[in-house]
Amino acid sequence: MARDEVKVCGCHLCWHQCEVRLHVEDGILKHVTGNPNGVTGGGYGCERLAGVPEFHYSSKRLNHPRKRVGKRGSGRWERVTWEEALDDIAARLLAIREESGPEALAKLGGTIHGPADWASWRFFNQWGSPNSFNTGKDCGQANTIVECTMYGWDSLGVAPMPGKSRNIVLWGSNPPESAAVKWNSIRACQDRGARLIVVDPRFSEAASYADLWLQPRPATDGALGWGVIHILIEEGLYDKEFVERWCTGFDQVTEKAKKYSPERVSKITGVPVGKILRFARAYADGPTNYVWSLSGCHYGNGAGYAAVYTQAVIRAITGNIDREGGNPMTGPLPNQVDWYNAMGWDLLVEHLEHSDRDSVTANRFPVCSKASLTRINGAIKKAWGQGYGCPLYFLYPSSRGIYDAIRYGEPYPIRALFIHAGNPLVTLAGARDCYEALKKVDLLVGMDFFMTPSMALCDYVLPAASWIERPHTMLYWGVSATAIAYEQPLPALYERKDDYWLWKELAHRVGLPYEWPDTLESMYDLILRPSGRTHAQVANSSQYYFESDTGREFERYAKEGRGFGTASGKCELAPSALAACGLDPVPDYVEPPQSRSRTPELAREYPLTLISGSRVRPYWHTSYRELSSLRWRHELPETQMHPETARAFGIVNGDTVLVETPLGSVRQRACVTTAIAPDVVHAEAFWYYPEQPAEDPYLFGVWDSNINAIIPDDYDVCDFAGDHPYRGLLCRIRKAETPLDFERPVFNEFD
Ligand SMILES: Nc1nc2c(c(=O)[nH]1)N[C@H]1C(S)=C(S)[C@@H](COP(=O)(O)OP(=O)(O)OC[C@H]3O[C@@H](n4cnc5c(=O)[nH]c(N)nc54)[C@H](O)[C@@H]3O)O[C@H]1N2
Ligand SMILES: Nc1nc2c(c(=O)[nH]1)N[C@H]1C(S)=C(S)[C@@H](COP(=O)(O)OP(=O)(O)OC[C@H]3O[C@@H](n4cnc5c(=O)[nH]c(N)nc54)[C@H](O)[C@@H]3O)O[C@H]1N2
Ligand code: SF4
Ligand SMILES: [Mo]
Repeated sequence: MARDEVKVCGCHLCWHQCEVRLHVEDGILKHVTGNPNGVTGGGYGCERLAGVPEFHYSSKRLNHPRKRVGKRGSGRWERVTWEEALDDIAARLLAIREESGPEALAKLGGTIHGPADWASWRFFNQWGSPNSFNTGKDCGQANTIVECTMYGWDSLGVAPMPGKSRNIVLWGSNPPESAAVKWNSIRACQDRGARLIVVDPRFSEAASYADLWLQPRPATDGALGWGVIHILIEEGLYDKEFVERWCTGFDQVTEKAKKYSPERVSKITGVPVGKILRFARAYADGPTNYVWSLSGCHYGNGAGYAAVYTQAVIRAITGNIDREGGNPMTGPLPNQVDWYNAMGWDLLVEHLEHSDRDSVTANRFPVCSKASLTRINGAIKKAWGQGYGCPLYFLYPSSRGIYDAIRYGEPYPIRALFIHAGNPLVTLAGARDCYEALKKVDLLVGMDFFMTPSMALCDYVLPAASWIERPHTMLYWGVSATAIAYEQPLPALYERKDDYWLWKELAHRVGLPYEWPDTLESMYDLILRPSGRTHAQVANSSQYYFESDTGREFERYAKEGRGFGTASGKCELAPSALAACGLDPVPDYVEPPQSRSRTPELAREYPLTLISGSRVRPYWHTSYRELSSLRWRHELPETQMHPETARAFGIVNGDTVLVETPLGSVRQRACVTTAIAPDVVHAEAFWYYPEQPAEDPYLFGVWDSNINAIIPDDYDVCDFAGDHPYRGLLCRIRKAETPLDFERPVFNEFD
């Protein structure tokens, strides 16, 4: 008789980490369901759960360490033992450090993938390299920097509260596709009478539920932001008490806002004056929860800075910072969790015996430098007792800087690169630059679940155990206040190892003089040490989490003399820490790096505005296209365009189209829809084809449909933090001669 078991754990197919039940029969994982009693995810689960058994057993999973034989990217590998791989990698790292210094080691990683991220940071902090990059660079870095310099912590980590939030503002985010769990709470707020306000150049699914929808020209959000501030001040709608008691820099904001009359802003953005007025008036009639959004981080040189800045000012002067129903600040993890010290964050700038060089792009983007980090984090420590959970948000170098250091040795050489839980050839603008760097670097090591285009170029590819095969504590990079623990549900298959194990083994081999407990679980014990409980004890207790949310306090800046975590202790509307980096602390709106008025000649050749990468279920960025149990839901990439545009370019729905920029073209399938403005097209990001050949130059079709192959990463198009212009640049389209095709693989091939 089959022995049935149900194991509870946190799903990490995406960053929500919903609590789920694994249904196991005779040791075989059969299916996965949401846990209705779970503390996270509300018991829902999502359609991706149907793919979990295939994800776990797929014949495409990496199961053994491999070493490249033949040329890089030739697709020829030999199987090696973990010992052989680790000994060789460690020896080469030591040799590189000896010759070129610890900063010659870099990493490219993704976003919130668990121990792959934090164990690598811990290693880098101790080893002494500031050249650690995660896609946090494009996933909110600009927001985090502006928020942390303005209010001394971020304010975007808490979902709207049913019955408390009067307005919910989705300014460039579409949670029905990107955040199902949050979307459920937004709908619950609407049921309790909250208004939903959406700002989006597309009539997104979220917009279809909105009480008010603004459709700006892409990347002009900074102008819109200034227009809203103008109205809030002109009509006296801002929170005067808060501004007088707690803010500095209001006069500078008032002065600048004068330039942005609703009429002028309407001309720039294309949003009617009446809608801008309604938006500002509704926003001020709060509490208003501005939902975390990253689109402001994607507009490029100056346009993004103005967007994230003005949105941060609006949250502040409407009195929504750290208010119930508005935008509460999470603050640090509870003090039972010693995340900050366990990561060794302060080693990034202090106590380094052999690292005195800053990151490769600290000079180009001074806001992301050790001096800036010290300044911002120093003020935060004064108010909160410890630094920001993920101070890398103040330091990430630009990915282009890493490629240039590899290709040209400027400003100093990078010679060893790890791609750990990342897929930079697909996720980052400038894929061609990335390709050249990956081909050139002396040592390239990758660790992932699957052979991806980026893995295909590595010298070593190491097989990662997934969330089903490792113990888990939700740590969210230290930027959330919740930590939930689960025991390891199933043994790791084959030679898959958890991501912590890689860095621990390397730390031992290169002789880092710090504690690296033997297992991931004992590392969690170390992080949980102040609680007096072990990871297993927390995981098995009835309350298997710590949460400073319990009995959440608001307006903590007003209590115990804390103030805000800024140099002045005030909410700095003209942040001194930005001015100290040579930035205008009250930035004007500027046009995106390419636009009809900024680059008129280019606009004649490329008359359309490109936005890219809006989230599409069931995928998680580049992930899950190899799973036939999910792929059928969305087989090929789509480019959305208005019927008028389609007609003008001779395209009909379903045609294969070429999206072209000065960097080249990619193929996607045309989706003709009135949900997008006539001169805007939206191309999907994150595409490669796991069913196509792995070897160079195919690399799973990475040059065919990957929009990041034709989006530039030059320093001058990137924004103040070096983040990439995924939205708002120019493009054109035409019908492709050869159609995209997809032959559906055999279903459930893993059985
Ligand atoms: N054009 C365009 N580009 C964009 C964006 C856009 O909007 N438009 N958005 C940007 C943003 S916001 C982000 S966050 C990035 C996303 O970029 P990423 O987070 O890097 O993308 P993912 O596909 O989620 O993950 C990359 C790889 O990590 C592997 N992985 C996942 N979990 C683990 C793990 O636990 N261990 C190991 N070893 N590997 C793991 C996956 O299998 C996958 O191959 O893309 C950015 N790029
Ligand atoms: N299914 C799925 N969900 C995901 C992810 C995933 O890969 N797949 N990734 C996760 C990650 S890392 C992130 S960062 C989030 C991102 O998720 P969201 O914050 O929801 O962001 P996007 O889906 O990238 O884009 C949201 C909206 O921004 C609009 N937009 C584009 N250009 C502009 C503009 O110029 N101005 C304005 N105002 N709006 C614009 C787009 O039309 C789109 O509807 O999603 C997370 N959730
Ligand atoms: S939303 Fe879906 S994929 Fe994400 S954690 Fe929850 S169940 Fe897993
Ligand atoms: Mo992201």
